[in-house]
Amino acid sequence: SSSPSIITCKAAVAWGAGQPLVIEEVEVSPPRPQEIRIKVVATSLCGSDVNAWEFRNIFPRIFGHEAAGIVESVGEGVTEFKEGDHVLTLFMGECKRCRHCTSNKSNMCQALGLERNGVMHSDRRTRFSIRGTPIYHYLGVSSFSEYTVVHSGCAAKVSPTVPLQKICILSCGVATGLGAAWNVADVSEGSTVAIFGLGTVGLSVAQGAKLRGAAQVIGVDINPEKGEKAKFFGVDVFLNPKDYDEPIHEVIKRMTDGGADYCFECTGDTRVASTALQSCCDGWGMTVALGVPKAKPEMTVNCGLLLSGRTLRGSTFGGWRPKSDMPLLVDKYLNKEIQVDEFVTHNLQFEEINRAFEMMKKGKCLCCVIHM
Ligand code: CXF
Ligand code: ZN
Repeated sequence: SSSPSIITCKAAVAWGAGQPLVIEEVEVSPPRPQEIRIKVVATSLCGSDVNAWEFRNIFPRIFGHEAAGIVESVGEGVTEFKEGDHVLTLFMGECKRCRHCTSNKSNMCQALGLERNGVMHSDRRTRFSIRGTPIYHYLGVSSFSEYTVVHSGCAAKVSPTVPLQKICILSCGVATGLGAAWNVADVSEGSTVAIFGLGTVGLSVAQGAKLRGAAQVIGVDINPEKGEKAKFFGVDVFLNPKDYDEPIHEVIKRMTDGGADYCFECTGDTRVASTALQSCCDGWGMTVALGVPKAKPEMTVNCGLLLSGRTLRGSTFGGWRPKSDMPLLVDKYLNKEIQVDEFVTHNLQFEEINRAFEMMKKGKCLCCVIHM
């Protein structure tokens, strides 16, 4: 086919921190070598988009990193994809060559890892502009646009029979929680689990733990509304720390004969990570930190808890190798081995995207799917 030209399309542009997004006409450049341009079909909002919108200072910017779409054109040297292929976007990619990709121990690709500065991995520039003004990317994906460009290492091909509107939410929070339970903590049968923060990530941890046969899953959240959906995903006991006079780790220790086997921090508040470590048991208790801190990333932990045999770990994207492992999760969804549709609390049109940002900010939703 002839070489692709610039596309003009609609995108939701964030002009400043916390300011409502504006749907603008943007120019999307053709994909550069090893990149692909995608027509976005469905994309979901994640808490990380909202955090970066409220607390980072990279503007103007197009957010969105959980998406499914159809390849519109491919850049030079791309052999893996062709026009018309169905894909999921990946906010961290795999080059399959670096020390991490070849290690079997890590998903933190050195070439296509987390991009936090709003540019493309290959040339540190942007593929979006409005009348010559560059518009920054988010995590190398920027799916709140009718068309976007991603590195071919940051997309996973899926069968054209898979419903794109349903699987877009697999490419961040849902996969992160399941992976934390399965790959990172390796939750065992009959164990006790405490989850702090019952958003999509926390509830996905609950589902993953239950599928491993956890005996008791305790869910903790200061938002009383989070208790309802939690039962569905496998939370046996809901605790709101505001209902107790004593520290919540004391309550959990009493309920679990000295502390849970596994704790998961899914709020992004580093003080909660410390509480989680206090809530797991001596000897083998493990706390997995998944939440992304909004502001201050430093945390304080009592060294005595580590000396008593506890472990504090962390991971991004649940330890999954995004490109290699995503097909496995899609298959599990198709085979009804995991419940995914139930995370969707709202289906919105692109024009309604600001409602999704507001709801996420207030903790009023799990996944909001935006249909382009
Ligand atoms: C996060 C991972 C850590 C940095 C910000 C984005 N991933 C997805 O939401
Ligand atoms: Zn995300």
